[in-house]
Amino acid sequence: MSDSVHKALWERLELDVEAHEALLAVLGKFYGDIYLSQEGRLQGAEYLDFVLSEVHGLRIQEIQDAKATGKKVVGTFCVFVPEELTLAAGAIHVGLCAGAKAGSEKAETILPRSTCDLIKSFVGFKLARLCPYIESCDLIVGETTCDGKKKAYEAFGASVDAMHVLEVPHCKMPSDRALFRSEVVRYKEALEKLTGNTITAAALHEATITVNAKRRALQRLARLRAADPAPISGRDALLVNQISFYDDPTRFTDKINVLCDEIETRIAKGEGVAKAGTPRLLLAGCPMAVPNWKLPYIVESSGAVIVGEESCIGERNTRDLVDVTKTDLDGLLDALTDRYMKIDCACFTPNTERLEHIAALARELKADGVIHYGLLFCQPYAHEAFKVGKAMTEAGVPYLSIETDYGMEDMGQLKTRVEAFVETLS
Ligand code: BJ8
Repeated sequence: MSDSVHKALWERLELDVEAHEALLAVLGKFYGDIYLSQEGRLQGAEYLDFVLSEVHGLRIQEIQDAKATGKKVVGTFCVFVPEELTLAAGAIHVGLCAGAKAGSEKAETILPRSTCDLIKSFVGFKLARLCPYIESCDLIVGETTCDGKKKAYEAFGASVDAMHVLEVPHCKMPSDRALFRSEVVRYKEALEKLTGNTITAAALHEATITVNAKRRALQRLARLRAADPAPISGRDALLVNQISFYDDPTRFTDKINVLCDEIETRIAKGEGVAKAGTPRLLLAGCPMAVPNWKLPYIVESSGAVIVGEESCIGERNTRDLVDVTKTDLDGLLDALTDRYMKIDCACFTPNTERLEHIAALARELKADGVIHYGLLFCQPYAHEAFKVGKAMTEAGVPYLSIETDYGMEDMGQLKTRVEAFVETLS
């Protein structure tokens, strides 16, 4: 799309066009430095570059075209919101989490300063009119996971037309499962009201197969990363997971399966993005939304390669599929509930399965160490960082815990810590 077409599109969405263009200019430079400078990238990475270059252009146009035919757009901030239901209602499902500081000052006019940057970022993007996805949404769905998000939706909700907050329980007892099952039904009803479409068993079954296929492609990619030399950089694999929240699910699945075919060929030839024996690290913790690439860049420019992401923009969102053997509506809603209640978010107590998952993932991916990534002011993951450290010590896996935000001020300090950690693994 040409610059003038882009601009007209953003004007129609009532973005702050000047501030938005300044943001895209910074992002373009950032992307060039962090992504395009990599050596030995896969040919399939062209898809990633293209989607990223048009993430506020062609994809938004596509969404607007769909809206013109009557489709509705639903925006979410958490992997607890079942995409299967959104698709079954004939709507488009997009992730709205943001990974940049832009807009944070505005966010701090309605949120406490001691709020994590993930929350400040999406609130700031709305208040500063920087996100074409938020402005395209007909319904925004929040959820009661951490206290920061739960309370932020009250303030955020005042600036959007329609908001639905899904109650996510914090324990996994039978009564919690029953509560979440009723919330799945309440979300289904909200979608039916929004779209005017009834969610039938057949539509939900088909949508579930679509989302399972997307998760299966991401699982395939994750398992291929066990190869040494690492066939794909952590940065590119993270980008694949980030794009899974924006692109059309069927197109995305096809592209990622083609990328995996190429990776298999690369593995068969013994080729990779780093030499065999390069220290391999698993990142665990808070999700990294676009364009939060700071830590992956630091790690991969410090002599290590990232082989997995234990986060919601990674393994936590792709590990489990929905059972599609039941084809009646109640059976499918049960299967959805069961799948989503397996998510091991740090907002749950107890959450011991997360520790087991991290240890198993580190083993499967032959990781030499684990870096826990927590966003400053994120209580749930800060608490679990201690437990993960203990579990890794018991499993004999070297461990480093990092707490940071979206700012660049601590780049030098983080690099020193990561380099020292990598040094101990070599
Ligand atoms: S299921 S991880 S996407 S809630 S970083 S906002 S936890 S204070 S993002 Fe998450 Fe859903 Fe859980 Fe996943 Fe709060 Fe922490 Fe901020 Fe966080």
